[in-house]
Amino acid sequence: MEFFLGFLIFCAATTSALPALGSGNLSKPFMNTGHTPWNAGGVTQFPIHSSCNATQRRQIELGLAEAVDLAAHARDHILRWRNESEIYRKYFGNGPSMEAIGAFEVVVNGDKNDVLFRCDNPDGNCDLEGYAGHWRGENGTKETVICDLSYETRRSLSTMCGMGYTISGSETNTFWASDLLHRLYHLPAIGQNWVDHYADGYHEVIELATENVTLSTHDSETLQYFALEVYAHDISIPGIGCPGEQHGDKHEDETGDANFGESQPSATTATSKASSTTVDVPANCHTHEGGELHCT
Ligand SMILES: *[C@@H]1O[C@H](CO)[C@@H](O)[C@H](O)[C@H]1NC(C)=O
Ligand SMILES: *[C@@H]1O[C@H](CO)[C@@H](O)[C@H](O)[C@H]1NC(C)=O
Ligand SMILES: *[C@@H]1O[C@H](CO)[C@@H](O)[C@H](O)[C@H]1NC(C)=O
Ligand SMILES: *[C@@H]1O[C@H](CO)[C@@H](O)[C@H](O)[C@H]1NC(C)=O
Ligand SMILES: CC(=O)N[C@H]1CO[C@H](CO)[C@@H](O)[C@@H]1O
Ligand SMILES: [Zn+2]
Repeated sequence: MEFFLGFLIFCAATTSALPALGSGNLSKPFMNTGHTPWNAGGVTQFPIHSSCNATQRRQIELGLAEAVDLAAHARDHILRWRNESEIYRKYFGNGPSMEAIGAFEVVVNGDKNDVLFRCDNPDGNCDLEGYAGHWRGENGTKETVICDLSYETRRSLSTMCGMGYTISGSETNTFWASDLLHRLYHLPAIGQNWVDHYADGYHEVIELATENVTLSTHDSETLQYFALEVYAHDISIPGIGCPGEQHGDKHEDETGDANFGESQPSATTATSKASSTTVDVPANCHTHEGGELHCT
């Protein structure tokens, strides 16, 4: 009390002595918790294993940076528009928006301990045709292996809506960003064993939003499709995007615009399917629509 009164008088008398106070023991409460701040040991960058050489590391880092951009924009779109967004309602129906916001935010700002990307093919799965990477499952729940096929095929988000890509007609793993978002959701530290696969492919994702809406905000594919569609619509071709052929008729005006010439594929163009039909799929893996291999 005596100090407090003295402090007030001191302050009233002169402000020039404030720097001396600041460098005094105002920091004591923190020192009482030990020598570390509350967030000691936090990891803000995605760890990449030493088995990745310089080129691999750089591509994975750029891909992860794009995954964070993709997730951050998806979050921001929902924060701005909530369910006033037609794209929100398309993917998440009448579901509340908090879960989806959190699912994106954990990718952007969640701690990156217990995440590891490696390049040394420890389980041999990269030797299987069509494998661009996999979650190690029981062999390493924190670890994701990236295979050579990723470096050859995954695209930058800067190519969004180009080369025939549409949201409804192309695979979500076209881009590094969405492919890595999917892989991150398999890691307990990010997906929390809560984000999972409840729908496979665009059509099932759209159905989920009306038939099982509570699953949609933690469905891995729904989160990917939503993030891609709002990125295309808000960033790549503002106000237009490249949704492709839509369920029902009410969105068709958005795709009927002929101004996009060569970059806008006809809605009936089939997407190339990975030649996976003859591949041996390990017991703990399954093939998604479009040939994407996924291991648990
Ligand atoms: C890294 O490894 C990949 C695949 O093994 C190889 O193609 C590439 O040339 C390597 N890069 C460097 C810089 O050694
Ligand atoms: C949108 O959200 C509000 C509450 O924030 C809710 O009352 C309304 O029913 C929702 N509309 C749709 C179409 O989901
Ligand atoms: C885990 O390792 C075993 C034995 O090497 C292998 O058969 C299995 O496919 C691996 N699991 C994954 C998900 O790679
Ligand atoms: C909705 O989800 C529940 C729980 O996973 C499942 O049992 C049910 O079959 C689903 N219904 C539809 C129409 O997808
Ligand atoms: C300026 C000042 O008084 N600093 C003291 C703050 O408290 C620590 C530990 O209690 C002392 O070592 C400092 O001298
Ligand atoms: Zn998966």
